[in-house]
Amino acid sequence: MGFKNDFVWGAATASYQIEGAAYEDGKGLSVWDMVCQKPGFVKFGDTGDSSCDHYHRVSEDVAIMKELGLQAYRFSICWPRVLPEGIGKVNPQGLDFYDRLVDELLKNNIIPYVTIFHWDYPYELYKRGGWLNPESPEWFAEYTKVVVERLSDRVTHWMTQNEPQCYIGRGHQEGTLAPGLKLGLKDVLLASHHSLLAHGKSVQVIRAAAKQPSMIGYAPVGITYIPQSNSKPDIEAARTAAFSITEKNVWSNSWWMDPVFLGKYPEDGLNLFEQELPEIGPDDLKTIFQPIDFFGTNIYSGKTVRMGKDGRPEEVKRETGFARTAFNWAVTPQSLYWGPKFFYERYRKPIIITENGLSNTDWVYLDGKVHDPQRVDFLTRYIRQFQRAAEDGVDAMGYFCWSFMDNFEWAEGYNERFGLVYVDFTSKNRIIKDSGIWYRKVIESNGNI
Ligand code: GCO
Repeated sequence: MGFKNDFVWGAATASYQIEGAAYEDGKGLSVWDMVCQKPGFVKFGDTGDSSCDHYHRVSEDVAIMKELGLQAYRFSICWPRVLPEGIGKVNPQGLDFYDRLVDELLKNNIIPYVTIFHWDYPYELYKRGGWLNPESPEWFAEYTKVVVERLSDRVTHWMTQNEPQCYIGRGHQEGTLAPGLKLGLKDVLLASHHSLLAHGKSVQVIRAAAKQPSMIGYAPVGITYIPQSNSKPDIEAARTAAFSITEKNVWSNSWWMDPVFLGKYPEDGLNLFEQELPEIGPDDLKTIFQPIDFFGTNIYSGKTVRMGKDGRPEEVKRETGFARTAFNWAVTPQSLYWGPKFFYERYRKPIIITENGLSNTDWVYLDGKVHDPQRVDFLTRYIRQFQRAAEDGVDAMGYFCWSFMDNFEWAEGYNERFGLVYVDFTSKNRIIKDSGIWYRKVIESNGNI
């Protein structure tokens, strides 16, 4: 049976991770430009200053996307490139860049999937409190309007935000991502509430301002749990674990997904966070709960659980010497079965895997090629599991490999290579890896691998 005929195959990137030109053509600073200047924040002192230099290589990169046979390309807009101060004055050269990119994609019959926010928050707004400022949802709405008014005559697929668990949780509580804050839970929940309100307002703006009917989604992390066996108790344990909040942090699924897809915060989170909750206005959940068209989610790895004797999920220790990627993430293909299955059961929205892939120790071989059989094997296993979910009734809408090309992996710098295309970060030369050639066949066969 396989994937349905209109299933969409793509690859994904993000602005700060590939564009470079961090100080060019009127772009304002982002919080990632800020933290890259902090000694020790990013490995090897790497920065996104030039990165893959995609800003100057749009036609070259789109030509490679065409060669890979991509049907769609997921990229993000750099907020301060378009609005250097985050709100107010628009930078025409910033908008011109995205105009060029969209036109080049369409010229090559590649559908643009635009992520409005993928972590490069304007430094000027950060100085005004960032996501902690009660005006931040409005700021995000204003930014959305500028982008939608310029691009929506050609762009019809939008995602408001990428992985709020990361830019709020890791960026504001753990301090391991920009802006590198270690705030108390009260502030973190305030920022998370503003981020959710911003999502809702952004959807309202797209619905009102888009120049043609649009498909709108959201791309949170999909934190996945795999049952140790196919027994009912173990499956129930994995489903419970997927939607439980048991720790005083925002690294969860339901805290971010329930308000957006069900119109309410999860009860266990409200109870656990009772002392730290922000004020939730009478219409806030109505604002957040805007009808959207697909459930985008980024899934890489998952934990195995079973039903414990106490009737609660318990994590199963990974087997000794378990398979892992260069990033030390466990290879767990069944994440792409159980994750989509549980998310679809709960939210009943078509599912797009907006990111899936692995970091691998890729290098250029003596023959000048980049042979990456482990990426081919990894992607084969995961795609087959997503196909199994589709055959079991999940409305599978699409799959975007992370990533189109090697890029700046946040605090790890350029140390983790996720691309289907190899990038020499000195010469900026691109080399299509074996997996990129293989992915073309995956697309041509609609995933029959
Ligand atoms: C994320 C981000 C990407 C990462 C990728 C590998 O999911 O963390 O969306 O920007 O680069 O996932 O970590």
